Amino acid sequence: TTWQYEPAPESKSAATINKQYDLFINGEWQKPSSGKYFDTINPATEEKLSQVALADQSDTDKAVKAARNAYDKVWKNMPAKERGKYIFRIARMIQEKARELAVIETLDGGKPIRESRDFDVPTAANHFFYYAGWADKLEYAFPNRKAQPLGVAGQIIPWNFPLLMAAWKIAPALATGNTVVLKPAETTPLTALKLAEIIQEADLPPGVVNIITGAGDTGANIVNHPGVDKIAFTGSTEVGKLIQRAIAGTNKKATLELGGKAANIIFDDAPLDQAVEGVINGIFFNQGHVCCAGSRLYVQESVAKQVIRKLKDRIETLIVGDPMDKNTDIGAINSKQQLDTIHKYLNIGKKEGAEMYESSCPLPKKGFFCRPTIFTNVAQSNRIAQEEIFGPVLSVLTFRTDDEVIEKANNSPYGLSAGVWTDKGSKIFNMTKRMRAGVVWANTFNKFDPTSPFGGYKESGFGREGGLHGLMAYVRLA
Ligand code: TXE
Repeated sequence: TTWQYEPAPESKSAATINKQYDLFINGEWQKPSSGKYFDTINPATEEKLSQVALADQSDTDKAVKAARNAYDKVWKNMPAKERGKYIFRIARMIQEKARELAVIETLDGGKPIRESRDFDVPTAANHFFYYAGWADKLEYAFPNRKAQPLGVAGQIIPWNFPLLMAAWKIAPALATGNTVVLKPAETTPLTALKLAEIIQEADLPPGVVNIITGAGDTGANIVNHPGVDKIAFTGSTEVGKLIQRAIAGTNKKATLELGGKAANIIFDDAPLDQAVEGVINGIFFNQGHVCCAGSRLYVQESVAKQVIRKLKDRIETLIVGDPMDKNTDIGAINSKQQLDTIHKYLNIGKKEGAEMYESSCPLPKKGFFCRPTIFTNVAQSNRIAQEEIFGPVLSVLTFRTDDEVIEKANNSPYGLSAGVWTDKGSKIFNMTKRMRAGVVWANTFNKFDPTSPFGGYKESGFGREGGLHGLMAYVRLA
């Protein structure tokens, strides 16, 4: 396959990918049965980027059938060491094609090229390396038990980390002997389709990984398909609940990784400059399109003024704009729909009486962009302190005592992640124990490693991805 980039002189982001994509089923590219395709756009320019096949029920049937066939006839019986070799090969090929993957990710989703290049792509490769290593060591993961694969895994992923989420889903499924039907999000399907090319080039047996594209209906077809044994979903809490309802009473196993409203807590003994950097990274990384974004900041009252001053100064230095420019800190919002959601919450925050501070940077005339924004004087009951905004918007609240902040931090429908900034080790252990969140970072934020399990409490979902726990999601223990 050849990729054509047509860079326009005025903006690096005006590059386009002139390609029509079919569905990757049974190791080959197949036309959608309906003959229908949909356009994807570059969110930084609002220009058309590519055309992608729309999978309907019969395409989903084909993909599930191919996955079932590959599972029964090839994959589940393949020596684990051989399976591992394929997964290693995928990891290596991601590294080899890192530049291309980073460019596609940024054009497709709007995230800064620095992040695609330094975070998304290498972290995706690491994930495949990590689970490749587990393939022939499952007896060590589950001593005295036999770990059996579940069968066909239906995997539905969101648009905020398209390649990385595909890696999180595919790598552990393959390592444990399952086969896959994966659907990327409709606004960002291109790196998953590039991964399909890699999988084809890596010579994986046909049908072991199938990648089909479409919107929610295609996702629902996968969820409801009787030939699917396991659902792995990352996305909105709303759709997570729909999926739970849809599979109730079936034998399908599910893992759901849903929304969040992470508390990031700064105590007065914390090194404040370091903490402020952590807060900035916590909320503005990937435009705030992060399920574990540190979107609720709790600052101890005695240092609140100082911290807020520093935060306001710091957001003035953030560069918003062309995601393909290596200097850009905040790229494009992924879609018009998401930009509208963010604007809706900016209005809600103002109406609720919070004080809004936006950086004064200019925004590009075209494309979906939003300035980094901080709300102060936020009350715990405000919607901007309770609901996921999924954009570059920070709500700042204050507290006096440890007990008070624990209660406030845990007073949320979500429980995916949290952060604690303090100089006292004992406080870190005390706080992390009492926090109802799947991940608690101490004096850092948004750190990901394939060896560490990730997942939520409460409405943030259930099941863990990453580490040993990530294997659990794809096996039945005999
Ligand atoms: O998510 P959806 P949306 C949150 C975030 C965001 C909001 C809405 O707050 O503002 O969700 O985003 C597929 N059956 N997160 O609407 O719809 C869909 O095609 C099966 C947090 O984009 O949940 C896509 O592939 N699948 C989150 C995937 O689900 C269905 C990341 C996610 O899209 C479906 C994304 C259905 N009925 C959004 N309907 C996180 N946890 O990081 C849609 N899909």
